[in-house]
Amino acid sequence: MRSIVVECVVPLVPSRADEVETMAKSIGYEVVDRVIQHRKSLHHTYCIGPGKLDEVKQLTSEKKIEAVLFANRLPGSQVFKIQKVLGGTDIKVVDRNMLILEVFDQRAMTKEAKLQIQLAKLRYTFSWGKEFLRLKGILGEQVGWSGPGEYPYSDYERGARRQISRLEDELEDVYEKKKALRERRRELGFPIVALAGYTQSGKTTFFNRMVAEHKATGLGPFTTLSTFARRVDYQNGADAFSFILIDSIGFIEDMHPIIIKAFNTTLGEISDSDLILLFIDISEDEEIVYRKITASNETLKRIAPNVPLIICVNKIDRCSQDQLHEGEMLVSRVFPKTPQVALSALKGQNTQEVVRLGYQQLNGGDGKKTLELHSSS
Ligand SMILES: Nc1nc2c(ncn2[C@@H]2O[C@H](COP(=O)(O)OP(=O)(O)O)[C@@H](O)[C@H]2O)c(=O)[nH]1
Ligand SMILES: [Mg+2]
Repeated sequence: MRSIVVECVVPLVPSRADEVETMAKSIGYEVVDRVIQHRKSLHHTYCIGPGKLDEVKQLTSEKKIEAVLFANRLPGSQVFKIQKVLGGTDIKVVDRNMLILEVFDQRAMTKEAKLQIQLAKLRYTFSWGKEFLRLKGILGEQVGWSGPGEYPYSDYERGARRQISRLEDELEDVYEKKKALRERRRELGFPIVALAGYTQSGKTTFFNRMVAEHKATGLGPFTTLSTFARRVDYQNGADAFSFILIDSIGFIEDMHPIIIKAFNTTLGEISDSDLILLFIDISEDEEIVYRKITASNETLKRIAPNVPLIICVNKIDRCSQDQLHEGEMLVSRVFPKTPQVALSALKGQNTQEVVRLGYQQLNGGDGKKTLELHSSS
């Protein structure tokens, strides 16, 4: 779907445009342009100024845009008002939160996650209140509500509440089956290596490189992991070994409370792994790097306290020796005993070292072989 990223940047709030673009691309949007406006504060009706919105409108017709992706968080009323200016139902308007939910939705691997996401979407759009009524046909199925359009608000509200509680009941049911996915993975018989880290740290770049450089195969139609996981066969001297590499969604900063729960269930793919490769974009400002490593540390302690970890200090091609050194010191401070590798996923620098260290980690300590070894051919 052809789209543009739009953002209103205000003082003291970090820009999210890059992040939104990365997320959008990861689920198949084609991002053809960007409109960024700097203002002292967000415009009360359109987020960006009305003049800027006209510019966006012009762009959408010139470039045949089907979706306008706001890097900001929009209240429901704004979504609607913006949509009206841009030409109604022909243009899809998505804010950062709805985009995050779309990403989750595409990545949801379990019934539980699917339900959590539906619930979050419903709650999120429900929080928009009466505006939602007017959104009918605009967001339509996207919000998971397929009731007839002409219902008065009270009917809609009753319907939505009913649907929310039905989803909650259904969720209760699937909690018990929660371990199913994990067991399915175990059946595959290979250790699982999950990529973690913030959006844009380079996880997908690393994943694609691994897939390209090693004989990597999909896991077949009977696994829910098919798109974002690959079996990687790796040659280590005389040994060959295989593992399953999972390109996880990773961490996202500044999430709406309503969607955090849905997010937590998607983190299961990290919790259930045998090894985590935590990606850090070391080319960012020191302050941001520090904030992200501390937050990653806290999240990992919570969701995967016992899973071994390797820190992948990424994008070294973009920073000076000094910056790299500073970054590595920060990492060592937050993760004192954790191995770290400085690499460039993009240029392929040191990526083999990551695999080698991973092999060591998975086979280390007690000498227990957790990797499936088979003789080289
Ligand atoms: N310069 C440089 N850019 C990188 C590197 N790794 C990833 N990138 C870029 O960073 C952006 C985000 O990468 P991506 O792999 O999608 O991040 P993800 O959100 O963690 O999956 C893309 O534009 C990549 O080309 C790297 O090692 N060096
Ligand atoms: Mg990615």
